Amino acid sequence: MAEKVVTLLDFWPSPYGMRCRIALAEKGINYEYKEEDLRQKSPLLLQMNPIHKKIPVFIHNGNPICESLNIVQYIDETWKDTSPLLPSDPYQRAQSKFWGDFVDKNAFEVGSKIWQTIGEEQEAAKKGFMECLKLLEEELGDKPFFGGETIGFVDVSLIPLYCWFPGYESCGRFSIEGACPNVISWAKRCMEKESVSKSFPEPQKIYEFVMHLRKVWTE
Ligand code: GS8
Repeated sequence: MAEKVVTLLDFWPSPYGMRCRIALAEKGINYEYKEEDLRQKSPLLLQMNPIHKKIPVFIHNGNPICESLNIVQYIDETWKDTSPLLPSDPYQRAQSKFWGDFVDKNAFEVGSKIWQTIGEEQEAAKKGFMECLKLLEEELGDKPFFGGETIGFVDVSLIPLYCWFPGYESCGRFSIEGACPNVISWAKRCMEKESVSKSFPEPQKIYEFVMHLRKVWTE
């Protein structure tokens, strides 16, 4: 079925790219990783994602799949026998996709504003971000993972943001751990998984990258 002709066009600090790396690692799929220079996009990227021209792009047997959550779902459906990420029950599946979308449209968006903005706008972003995490904490409840006993679609959607937390905290001069301890315990549990920890760049490199972005945006 699923042949081994798989390529991921990615950019190392991208939390969107990390989602795909984690899903591929969970499934044990060997793939070719191609790093993109986003200031000078490769002809392959422009050809494979002509609409958005963004990474990540997953290429399977020559067919491009774009948008990280769409890619994670595709990987899950194509390699369905190992480590299922989405539940098979239609209602549970719809719920997982709802929360994945929530992470995308809320936590990722408002999180970026913490390093992109200053003053009142940044204060609003910090508040909005913590509200998102609180809602996610409620959704997690007593479960070890959003997916239940094992890592699932929502875990894969959210965990990449964890390696950006130190940068957020430094830019916003606030503590995420203090206000959302359960999210942090959950994140540490995820980090014990090789599929997650090996998909992350070195924490110091990410931190420096976030600080660089802040400079570019605010100075
Ligand atoms: C977002 C991908 C994205 O923003 C997804 O895959 O889920 N909704 C998409 N990719 C960025 C790099 S990471 O911030 C990107 O490729 N940017 C290039 C550009 O905007 O030109």
